[in-house]
Amino acid sequence: MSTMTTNSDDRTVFRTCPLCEATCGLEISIHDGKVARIRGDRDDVFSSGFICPKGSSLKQLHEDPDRLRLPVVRRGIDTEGAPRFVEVGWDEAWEVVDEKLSTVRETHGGEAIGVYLGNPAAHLLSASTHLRHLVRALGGHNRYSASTVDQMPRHVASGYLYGGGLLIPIPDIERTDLLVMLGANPFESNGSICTAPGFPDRIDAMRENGARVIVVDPRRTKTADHADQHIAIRPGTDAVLLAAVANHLLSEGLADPGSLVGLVEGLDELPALLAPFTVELAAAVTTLSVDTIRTLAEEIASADSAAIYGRIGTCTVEFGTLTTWLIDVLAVVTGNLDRPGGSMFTLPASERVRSSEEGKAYQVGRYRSRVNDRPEVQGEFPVADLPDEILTDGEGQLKMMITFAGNPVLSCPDGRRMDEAFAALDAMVAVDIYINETTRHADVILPPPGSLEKSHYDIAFYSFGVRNISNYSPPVFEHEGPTEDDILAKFTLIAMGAGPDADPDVVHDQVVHGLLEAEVRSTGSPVNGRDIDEMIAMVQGDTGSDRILDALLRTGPYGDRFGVDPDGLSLSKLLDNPHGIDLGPLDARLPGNLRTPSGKVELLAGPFADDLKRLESRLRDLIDDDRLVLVGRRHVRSNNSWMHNLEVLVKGKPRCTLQVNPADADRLRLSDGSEALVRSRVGSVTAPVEVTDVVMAGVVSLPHGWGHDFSGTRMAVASRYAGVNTNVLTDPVLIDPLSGNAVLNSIPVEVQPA
Ligand SMILES: Nc1nc2c(c(=O)[nH]1)N[C@H]1C(S)=C(S)[C@@H](COP(=O)(O)OP(=O)(O)OC[C@H]3O[C@@H](n4cnc5c(=O)[nH]c(N)nc54)[C@H](O)[C@@H]3O)O[C@H]1N2
Ligand SMILES: Nc1nc2c(c(=O)[nH]1)N[C@H]1C(S)=C(S)[C@@H](COP(=O)(O)OP(=O)(O)OC[C@H]3O[C@@H](n4cnc5c(=O)[nH]c(N)nc54)[C@H](O)[C@@H]3O)O[C@H]1N2
Ligand code: SF4
Ligand SMILES: [Mo]
Repeated sequence: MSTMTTNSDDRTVFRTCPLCEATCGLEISIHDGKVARIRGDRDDVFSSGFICPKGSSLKQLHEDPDRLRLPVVRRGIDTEGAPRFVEVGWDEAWEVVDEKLSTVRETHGGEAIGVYLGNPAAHLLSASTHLRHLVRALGGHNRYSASTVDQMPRHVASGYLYGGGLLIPIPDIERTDLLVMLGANPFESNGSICTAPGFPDRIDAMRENGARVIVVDPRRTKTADHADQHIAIRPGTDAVLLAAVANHLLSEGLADPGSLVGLVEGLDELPALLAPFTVELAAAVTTLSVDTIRTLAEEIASADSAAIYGRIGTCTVEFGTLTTWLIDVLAVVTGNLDRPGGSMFTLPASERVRSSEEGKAYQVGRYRSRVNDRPEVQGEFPVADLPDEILTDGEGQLKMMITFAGNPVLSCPDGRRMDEAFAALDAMVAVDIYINETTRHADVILPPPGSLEKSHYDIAFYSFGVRNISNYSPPVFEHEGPTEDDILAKFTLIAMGAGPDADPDVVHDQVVHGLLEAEVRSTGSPVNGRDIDEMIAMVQGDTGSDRILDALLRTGPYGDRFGVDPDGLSLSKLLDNPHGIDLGPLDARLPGNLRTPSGKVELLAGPFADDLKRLESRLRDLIDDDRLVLVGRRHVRSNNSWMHNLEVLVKGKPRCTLQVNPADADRLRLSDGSEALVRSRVGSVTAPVEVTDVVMAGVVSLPHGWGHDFSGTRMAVASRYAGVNTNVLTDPVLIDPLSGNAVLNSIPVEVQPA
């Protein structure tokens, strides 16, 4: 396939959309070297033609004049006091990076340098293959990412239950008889930690085939509209609901773990631990009726198969880890874990094949944070604490930040203080494509190639697929600057002291070598004992990332084992299959994939019994709590904080509105279209009111990712559709203590006419 862009360049290419977790196949028509049209690839083995409005906006993203093509360096301020950025060549940019890193290190030591890895890092191939090496080279413990404003509770629950933070059961929506979704809205988000392109169509199809869908959400979302039942729950109370459901099943003799009994430890202790959570108590806390809760429990128990699925609404709350654990407890006690139609483990093509090895106890808190004494979780600290670490004087204070594909000023709690913190740094380097609310604080911004100018393979999200899928996309267009993996490799070498002239190939080669070395040494690996040099000579790919991917695929569960199985998977086989390869439906994987010390699912290995006690002690506050609380929401034409610079996506009715239930609007004297002042403990914003019964009484909703009214950014369209930053309201003190995850939903607020 040609990747040249000449003026007679007319062709059609197929490509996986990198923008969200759905991994849709796109058909891109190129005319005269430009994108003429993007539509869903009907032959894609996974998405079968599905596309959302963001997918086709890759054309506008590619052409966006504000997207950086060359590095920019901050040089002083303009007449209005905003930072002034000038374009520089790559050599000059790397010199600035080297100089800043060395100065901060010499003056303040390695702990003064921190990193934030943003959401796209989970999607980008270069990030999957190279980021961890950069982070390690930077050396310090101050590591932050979007995980602690998102799914960290899921990793922690999995770590204790299954022995690995990435061992995540996926709802088998293709085969289930009952899907219960809590705090997830795939009709807007297109699914999360459940890779299922065309999620909306799949839900409609499920129901046509006789399955039932129940949505638990304080808002009557589009997903709820397409479900059999919507249960409007008081935000932040799902843990109580699920504990009561589990208790009801266990105490009424409705539990039936079936063949899981021999695979699970801790089942016998569950009834006593859950006994305090009666259906009556749960009704008072959640605002649901006793009948609704009992019926939900009985439906889950009696369904031939049931998949229970929670996402942002069950993770970004005060009991996020406990709620996530309870979701899996329910799967266990109803026999739905690891069976078709229940929740199953994907077997991705990049998985490392190992013989059953002894597991290690899952650990958090191997080291702790300086200011708030938080335990490390998955090697990270809570990003809600980042401003404290920057603004609190003392040894180990953060003086320099590296951000990769992240915009914490808009995405993380207490956005105003986050902005102050970034402004207070001695130095900052961003790898990003825009000068936005966060990167405007950088001394230098290093822009990677655009989405269509780099290869793509969703290493992370194929690990969470509802089927086992493998699909690779080469770049559509050539790119003049360094590739994204070259940027990360060079940055790694500079962080290691090799200076700005270091050759990125050194890193690429070392990573491939290290990967194959581990395989050769591991019993169970399909290439155990093989000759490394012989394999290295066979590795293919134009970039470092591509070569690492090739090595991963060929040594994975479906791999060609470097020539042993010519039909097996490799990069070149994927190049021959531009619509992807379907590796089949999910299979049962227990207990072979478990990495716990016992080799079983360990229900009580983590601090869950204690956390149930913590929940019990909060019940009194939660019953009849009638404070107004704030929740978020997503819209299909948005993507967190960064796609608002594309007119095609943002035009039309303003979307950054405060949704208020009519009863609350009456009480608070708010009318549709008026402006409301919303105040929380930490901040306030003024937002236009949308009176709608979509949101339940006692709850207001604002989307996140808006608030593009800062000076010094370079996102002309976004500043015209600025909206307000809901994370000015979210409170950094509110954290799920088990995971360090921020509470972004159920924030107490006061609302009045502005
Ligand atoms: N109140 C509230 N806050 C939330 C949430 C919520 O539900 N409510 N959701 C949270 C969640 S789940 C998440 S994941 C976070 C996301 O928050 P962040 O981690 O800040 O990620 P994004 O907002 O997606 O910003 C992505 C950044 O990557 C840059 N970028 C885009 N493409 C590329 C690329 O190819 N390479 C590089 N290097 N950079 C690129 C963009 O310019 C932008 O700066 O927000 C969280 N914040
Ligand atoms: N269009 C679009 N797609 C996206 C993104 C985007 O920004 N825009 N972001 C991507 C990212 S980073 C992620 S992590 C995923 C997230 O994917 P989802 O989790 O599906 O996304 P949300 O739309 O935030 O859905 C969360 C739902 O939880 C509800 N909720 C709030 N509080 C509670 C509660 O206490 N209990 C319950 N039961 N529900 C509650 C909210 O009303 C909301 O409907 O989406 C991804 N896809
Ligand atoms: S649903 Fe996600 S992957 Fe599919 S086209 Fe839209 S943004 Fe891209
Ligand atoms: Mo996310």
